[in-house]
Amino acid sequence: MVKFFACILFFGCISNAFAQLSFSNATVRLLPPGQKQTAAYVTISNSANQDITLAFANSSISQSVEFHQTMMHGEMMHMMQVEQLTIPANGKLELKPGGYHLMLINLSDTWFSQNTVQLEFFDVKNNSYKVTANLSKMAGGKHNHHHHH
Ligand SMILES: [Cu+2]
Repeated sequence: MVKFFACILFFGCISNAFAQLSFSNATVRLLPPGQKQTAAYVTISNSANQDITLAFANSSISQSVEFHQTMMHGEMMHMMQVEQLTIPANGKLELKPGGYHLMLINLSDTWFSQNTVQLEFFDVKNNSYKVTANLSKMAGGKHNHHHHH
């Protein structure tokens, strides 16, 4: 009983109790000051027996967050906005350079001086998932070089 009451005091607690998505390696790409948008990456695992579809996300450092997919047209790399991200039942979706990613649009003036970024995702049933991402200058840059060893 005590636990139940303590729980409802915290926003997001109830949906987290049923959370079947787990998020790992959440990273926001650190860019030099002056940029208005940047990309973020995260690996999302689904432990449920059904697909889970994310419909919306927001971040603590930007006005909005879009879901994007990187496509190659011959040598040209180009990004396309997608409405939703579906994480397959008992599977995972890896958001990574060159594939699906998040685009953080209209960054705050001080975004690059934060240590961490709070991301929040909402699925189509309006469950919310809170994720802490690290800000990191990622190796590789925009051209997505692959290093072969
Ligand atoms: Cu993008």
